[in-house]
Parts: sequence; C-alpha cells; structure tokens
Amino acid sequence: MWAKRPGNQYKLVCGVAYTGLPIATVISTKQGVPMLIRRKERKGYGTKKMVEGNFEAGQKCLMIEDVIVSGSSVYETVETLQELQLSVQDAVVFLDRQHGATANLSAMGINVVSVVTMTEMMAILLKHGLVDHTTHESVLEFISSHQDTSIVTKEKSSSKEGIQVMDRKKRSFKSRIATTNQPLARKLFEIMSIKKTNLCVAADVTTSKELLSLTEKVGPHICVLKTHIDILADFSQDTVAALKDLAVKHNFLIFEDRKFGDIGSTVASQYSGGAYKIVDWADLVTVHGLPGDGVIKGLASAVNGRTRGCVLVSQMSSSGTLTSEEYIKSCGKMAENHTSFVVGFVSQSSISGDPRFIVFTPGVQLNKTTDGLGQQYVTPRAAVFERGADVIIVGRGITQASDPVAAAKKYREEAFLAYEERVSIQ
Ligand code: S5P
Repeated sequence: MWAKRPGNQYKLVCGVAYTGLPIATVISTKQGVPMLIRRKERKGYGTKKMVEGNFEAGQKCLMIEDVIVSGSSVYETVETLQELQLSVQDAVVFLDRQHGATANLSAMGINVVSVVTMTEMMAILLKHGLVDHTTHESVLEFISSHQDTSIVTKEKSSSKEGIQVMDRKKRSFKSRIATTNQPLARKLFEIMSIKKTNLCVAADVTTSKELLSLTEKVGPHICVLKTHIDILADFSQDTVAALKDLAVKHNFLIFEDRKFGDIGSTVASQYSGGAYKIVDWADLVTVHGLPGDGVIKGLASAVNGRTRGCVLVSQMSSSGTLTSEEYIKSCGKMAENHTSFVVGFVSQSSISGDPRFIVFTPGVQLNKTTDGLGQQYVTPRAAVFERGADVIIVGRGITQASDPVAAAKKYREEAFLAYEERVSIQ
C-alpha cells in the first residue's frame, strides 16, 4: 500500500477506523511517519478530542483504508481532518469494490489509489480456480449494476452531538432509534427490529368486515397498516376501535393515507372533525408538501397531546407525476424544519440520508409492472435495495392474492432480506 501511495512528502498518515488503523500503524512504524487517529465517536470525557496525535495546521496527511464502497468513511475522516486545517488530498486503499467510491471521492477533491480492484481480484481468483465462471460473472454483473453510491456528509441536526451523519441506508432500524426524538418514528424502528418486518399493507378494501378480517390475518407480518378510510362503504367509529385493538394485539402502527393538501386551518378541521375524526385513531397520516409547511403546522395544532406524526408525500409512484426534483428537495427541507411531527417520506427514491426519517415506498408488486391506471410497480428488492426504501407499501399484491397471508409472508420476507443485505454491505 505504501508503494502505491499517490504522492510524496506526507508528514502524517491516518487510518480510517477501524480496519484502517492497524494498517496505518504498521505503515507509520515502518516508514517513520507519525500517525493520527480520528475517533469514530467523540469521547464523553477527558479532552473530548476527535483526533489524537501531534500535528500542525497545513501538514500533509495520507489516508489509509482497507476497503472502499461509497467512500463515505474516508470522506468522514477527511472532513474532520480538514476542519483542523490539515492538508488531505490523497488516500490509499487495499481493495476498491468499485461501487463509485473513486469518482465520489474525486468529486470531493480526494485522489484515491487502490492496490487491487474487485475486478482484478476476481480475475486472480478465477485464474487460480478459486471461483467458478458463474460466480465471476455474477460479481462483475453486480458491480456494473451498482454504481449509484454517493458520499454521505455531516449535517447539523438536533442530535446529541449536534452532528447527524447522513447514513440512513446503511444503518439498522435498531440503531436509528437513538437518532430521533419523534415518538412514532422511534416506535416504528422498534417494531421493525423486534418483529423483523418492514412491510406495510395498504388495506384498500371496501367494507369494515373485510378490513378487520384482512388485518387480523396479516397483522403478525406487518409493521404498519395503511388505510383509505373514506373508501369503506360502512365506516363507523366501531370499525376504527376494533382496528386499534388489532394494532395493539399485533403491534403495528395505523397509517391513514388521507393525503392532506390544503391550508393549515382547513386540514386541522379535516384531521380532527367530520365523521372520521382521524386524529383520534390514526398514528400516522400522509400529507402533500404542496401547500407549504402551514399544512404541517395545521395538523400539529390539532393533535392535542396525542402521540401523532405525518409522512410527507414527496414523490409519487404514478406515471406522469408532477413531483419534480425541485419539489422533492423542498419536501426534504420541510421535513428537516418539522422533525417533531414529520416521521418520514413517501417516496420512490432515497430522498434523504438522514437516519431519523423513514422512507415508505408504494408501487410494489411481484407479478405486475403496471395496473393500467398509471400505477407503476417495482419488486420489494428493487424498492429496498436499489431505491433505498425502509418500508414497502403493498396493496393489491396482497389484498387481491388468492392467499393474502401467504402473499404477505412472501413480501415481508423479500423486503426484510433486502434490508438486511443493504445494511450489511453499504
Ligand atoms: O405515490 C404513491 C403514494 C401512495 S400513498 N403511490 C401509491 O400507490 N400510494 C398508495 O399506495 C395508494 O394510494 C395505494 O393505497 C397503495 C398502493 O396500492 P397497490 O394496490 O398499487 O399496491
């Protein structure tokens, strides 16, 4: 790795925690170049320093890392060193897994050199008969279809340290509990990690009997039940009371997909009044960002001490949707300004790296790609692994299946496996 270093006259080396540390230690002692350690977490005692070692502003430091995927860990460390006025432009890594890290880091002004790339490594293994042709090809195919990583950078937030690392997709649901104070986001993370499910069923049925019977059956497999309460032909408060009992029995949240989209004062009345009295029974509701943040303030004003939250519809699954890139970004900003009420987003892409926000993705079905009325479907794996969904929303793929329970199990299993895979490699 030292022989491959991209430049010269380094006054310091710094390993990226953790595996980079022992490698940097060996390089430091063998080459006689002093070494720095950048902590992963700030110490809660003593000097509270993030970086240990002797250095002076302006000194040139070489980064050392074992494996890079997106380049985020390298970048996180570089950011801290640059804040201390160190000059860091070069990194040497052992294995480049070729998921876009060199391009990502280069865009941040960091030049990366690797000892070996995944493609080279596979060629060596193939040559020595240590992998077969099928594995070799599938790895190359995986590399070429997974070039969409991006660097996650630090962002100010209300977290304890005043710093939130934008690493939503690579963190477990359990570890994300501590990133948020929103009680329903915390509860949902807990449900997902305990029940091992990130499936939300869209129970779009038209009678109370069907709704309750479906819920009783799929309850053990879901983390959230999504309703369109206004399509029930026979709505009554008894229906929602029974639904709440089932939510307690099976430990899931109730999510009324009302898509509030009016001025604050109107949505406050729609939320708490009328026949439905949604605020009384729905843990979560959907909101369009279109009216601006008055819609969130309006809903929050009607909560009156109950534990409630909303999910911002930032991007729709339907073809021809008007949700532009600009609109999606603005929804992200709106959420950041209302973290006590906004739990996350309904989206088709990884709208935010902020681990506090939960991304729900509808338009998921295994056997179809469209419904003839504009809906567009992707598979659970594509939604979770490729698009970065935390929760998949599945309606007709389950409600119209000949065996809804078997279908729910299948969607649950595929989505959770995709989540586990995502967390393990990113
Ligand atoms: O963009 C969206 C947002 C939502 S909330 N696209 C959607 O399909 N939805 C909802 O997800 C929709 O209202 C329906 O309840 C569910 C998808 O149902 P399916 O039967 O197409 O799976």
